[in-house]
Amino acid sequence: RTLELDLRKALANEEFELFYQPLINLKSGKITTCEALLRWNHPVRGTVSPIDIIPVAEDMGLIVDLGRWILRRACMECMKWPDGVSVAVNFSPHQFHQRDVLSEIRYALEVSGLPAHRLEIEITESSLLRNTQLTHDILSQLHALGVHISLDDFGTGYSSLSYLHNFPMQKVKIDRSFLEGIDTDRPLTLLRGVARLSADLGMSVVVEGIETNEQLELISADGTVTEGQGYLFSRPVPAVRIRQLLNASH
Ligand code: G
Ligand code: G
Ligand code: NA
Ligand code: MN
Repeated sequence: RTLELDLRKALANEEFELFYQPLINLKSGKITTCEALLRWNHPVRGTVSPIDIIPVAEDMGLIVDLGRWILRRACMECMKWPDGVSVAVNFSPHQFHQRDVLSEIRYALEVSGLPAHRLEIEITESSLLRNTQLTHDILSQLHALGVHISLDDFGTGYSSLSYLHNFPMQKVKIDRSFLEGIDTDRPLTLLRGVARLSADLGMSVVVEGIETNEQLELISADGTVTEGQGYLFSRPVPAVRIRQLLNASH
């Protein structure tokens, strides 16, 4: 209840902030993309997680305004980065299926001046579950626009491997749960299998949640995984800090 009231004021009071976490090309070691992650600096509660913000904002109907703010801010921030670096923005199923999703994305690109190919939209499998034809149309139009689509948290939902070829997507992000027990045979075989399949279908493959050098070595060994993301490289950091990391990396 009070969270709702506070949330209404938060946009106007500029209490939201985007943090960024880099995705690293495993061959070159360079940052390819930075994922925008929402933070709410609540005056009393401190930092509030997006896990608590997004569902409430959706219930309140505030998600359109908040989503618009996130998308524009992320695109504007990306304009300050080296040319080859993209920005990734998370869309909940609710956001992805909102009626004006295409015009929202077009508008954010227009006002920021960001080329479409530098924007990645991260969706989860649950976004692909409903309205299959409509979903397919939206993805095709985004594809035509030049925006890239990433399938986030892959392997956690009601994963159907058919998603990987039925929808036009450029990137698969293998969920960090696949790294659990990676030092044993079976999980590694599973991860490599999913990676190989995605790569064979023409997608780039990211492994999320890399925390140790051992994990990095295991997933890098066969060259299938193109990018990595995780605390080993960097935690999500404020915009100023990501610019420093980018300057050091490029
Ligand atoms: O950054 P963190 O690990 O706390 O994020 C927690 C969850 O919130 C993740 O699932 C992430 O995808 C989601 N999330 C973070 N930022 C955003 C955002 O801007 N929009 C949406 N829809 N989800 C976000
Ligand atoms: O759902 P999504 O993949 O967008 O969520 C990203 C979330 O994962 C963010 O909350 C981010 O803080 C978290 N995260 C990023 N890297 C790591 C990592 O190496 N380990 C763990 N445990 N969490 C991570
Ligand atoms: Na994500
Ligand atoms: Mn993810």
